[in-house]
Amino acid sequence: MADSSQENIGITISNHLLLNQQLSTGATGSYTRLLQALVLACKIIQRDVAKAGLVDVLGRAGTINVQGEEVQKLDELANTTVKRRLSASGECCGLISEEEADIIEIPRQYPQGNYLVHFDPLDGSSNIDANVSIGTIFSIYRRITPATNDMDLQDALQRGVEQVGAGYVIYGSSCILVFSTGQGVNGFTLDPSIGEFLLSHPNIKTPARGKIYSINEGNYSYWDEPTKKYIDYLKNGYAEHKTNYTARYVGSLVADFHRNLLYGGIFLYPADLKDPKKPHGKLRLMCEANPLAYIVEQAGGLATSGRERIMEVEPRYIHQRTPLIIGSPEDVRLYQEFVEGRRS
Ligand code: P6P
Repeated sequence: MADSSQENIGITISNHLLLNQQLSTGATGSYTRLLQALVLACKIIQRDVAKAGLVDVLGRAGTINVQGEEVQKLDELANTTVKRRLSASGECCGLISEEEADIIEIPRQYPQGNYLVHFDPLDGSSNIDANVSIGTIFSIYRRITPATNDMDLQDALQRGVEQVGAGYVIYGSSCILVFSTGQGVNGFTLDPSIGEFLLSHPNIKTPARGKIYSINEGNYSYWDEPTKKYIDYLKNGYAEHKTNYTARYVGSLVADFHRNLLYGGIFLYPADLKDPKKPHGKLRLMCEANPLAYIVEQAGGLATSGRERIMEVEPRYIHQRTPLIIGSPEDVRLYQEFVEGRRS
């Protein structure tokens, strides 16, 4: 049996956060405690996701299990987990969840902090029964209203450029946490044998151009003309690169985004001109587009709605949707040439 004292486990996320804090002048530890609460929430969600396939053995979600407890649906469970951990951190003044219509107040038994978090507790959860990777996405802001009042919409509806941090966890063949606090992007892989996230992807930079495009081609007839022309162009092998792109689409945002971030390429969820439910696309500005835009720009990529930089979109309401075109800078710039009529 190897002597575990000699084992080099590398840098844990706790080491990374505390080092970051020491290097940040004036840091009080508040932000670190918030991130540690998020890390704990993601470990709990990973545990629940990992056994989700067994829920059938114990009774399907939404039923009563043998212990007489209601088996919660996984996304409800994930939502409750993030709310509880962030509230208990004492560092938040309010939360906004993709699962809930309104701002979530922090229970009075906890201190009210200076941060607010938009989050999608379990994006892509409809894929869980097929064991497809799903994820948690989060976006962190500092409150801008006086701490003496309750948090309000002014705090919740800040543009993406005001984020002080963002990230996601992908629950897949391994559990990887990718986040940035404004000094680059780092990825940490959970080692279940010690229950720690270890630095596995330091200083992620996305390739300038990829060979992957990710879009739901079933919606082709609903796209605007520039999007149709751009995808047709990629599929017909465009001149200067003399290469065809390859289509990769999981249908789980975090899985598609994470693959393209590492390998290069472009993900598109454009507006749907025929579906009155999706005139601005399907994805949410505050808890999906903005956090991934923050990450991709920190990794050297770009994110646009087609009309403007995602992080400059003015939020009008908390569950606002937006078209999202995101990925390698040269790919997103080429898409923009079609949108602006500079290429057809
Ligand atoms: P479509 C999952 O339901 C989700 O919200 C994202 O994770 C994913 O990118 C998108 O919807 C897929 O949508 O319309 O292609 O099935």
